[in-house]
Amino acid sequence: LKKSVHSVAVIGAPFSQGQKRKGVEYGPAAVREAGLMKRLSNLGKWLDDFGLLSYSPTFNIFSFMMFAKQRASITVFVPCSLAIGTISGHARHCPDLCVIWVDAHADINTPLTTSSGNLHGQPVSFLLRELQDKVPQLPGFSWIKPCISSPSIVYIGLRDVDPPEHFILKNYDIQYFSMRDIDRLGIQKVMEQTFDLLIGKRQRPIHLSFDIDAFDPTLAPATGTPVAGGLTYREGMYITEEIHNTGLLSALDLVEVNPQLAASEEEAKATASLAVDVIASSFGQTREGGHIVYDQLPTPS
Ligand code: 6HN
Ligand code: MN
Ligand code: MN
Repeated sequence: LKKSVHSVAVIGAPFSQGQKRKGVEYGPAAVREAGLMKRLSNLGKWLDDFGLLSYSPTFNIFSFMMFAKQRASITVFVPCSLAIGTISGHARHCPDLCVIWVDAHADINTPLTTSSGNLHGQPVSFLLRELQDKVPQLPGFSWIKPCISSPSIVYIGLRDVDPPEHFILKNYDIQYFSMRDIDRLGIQKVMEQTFDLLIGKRQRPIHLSFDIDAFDPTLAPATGTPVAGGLTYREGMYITEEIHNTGLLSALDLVEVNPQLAASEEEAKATASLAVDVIASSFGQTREGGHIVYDQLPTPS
C-alpha cells in the first residue's frame, strides 16, 4: 500500500449551539454539496462516510472520534466549540498529539473571561492542562479531561484576540503566528517554525483545526465572525500542503462554514468550495498535480 493510500473517516456534525448566529449547522451539508467526497476519492482515499450526525454536541462528537479514528478522520463541522469533543476523542487514541490551530481567533477565553458568552470562543481553555485552575466546573462538562499542554499547540492566522486571550497566550507561553508574523516572515518560514516547535524533536500525530475565518473574508464570506486581513488562498494551500507533507496529519476539523450568512448563493458556494480545497489539500491534493496514479502514456497504434 502506498503511504498516501489510506482511509479517511468523514463525519459531518451539524450543530449550532456554542454561538449565537444561526445557520452554521448547514455547513457540513454545504461542504458535501461542494464535492468533498468525490475530491477525496479522486485522491485515492478509502472513505469511511459517517454522514451527518443527527445530534452532535461535544460529548457525542467525542464518542464518535473515539469510534471513527482509523488512520485519519475529518470532521466537517460547525462552531469551533466542537473542538472540545474532537480533540478529546482524538487524544484518547493518540495521547501524544499536537494541535495546529488555524484561525483569525484564539478561541481560548475561559468561561470567566468571555465577553460574548459564546462557547466557540472558549474551547481551547477547556483543553489546556496549564489553564485548569482558571476554568470553573460547569454542569455537563465534567467528562472533559484537559489533554494538551501549552507547548503542544501552535496558532496560525490570528488577528482578533481579546485582551484576556492575549494575556493567556503571553503568560502561558503559547506559540502563535499572527497575520503580522506571516507578513513579516512569509508563510514558508511560519510553517518551518511551526514544525520545529511541534515535531522538531519527535514525530507525533497532528490534529489540524482549521477555521474557515482564517481566510480573508473576500474568499470566505460565509462565516459568523469574519475579520479583515486574513490568509490568501495561496497561504492557506501552502499551510495544508506542508501539513500533508509531514505525513503526520491524523485528524482535521474544518469549522465555521455558515452558508446562511452569505450575501448570495455565489458567496455560499465559494466558501464551501474553499473548505473542500482545504480538506483535499490537507489529504494530499497538490497544486502541481500528480496526486493520482498515472503510470503509462497512451501510445498511438
Ligand atoms: N471563532 N473572541 C470572540 C469570543 O466571542 O470569544 C470571538 C470568537 C470567535 C470564534 O469563530 O473562531
Ligand atoms: Mn475558531
Ligand atoms: Mn474564528
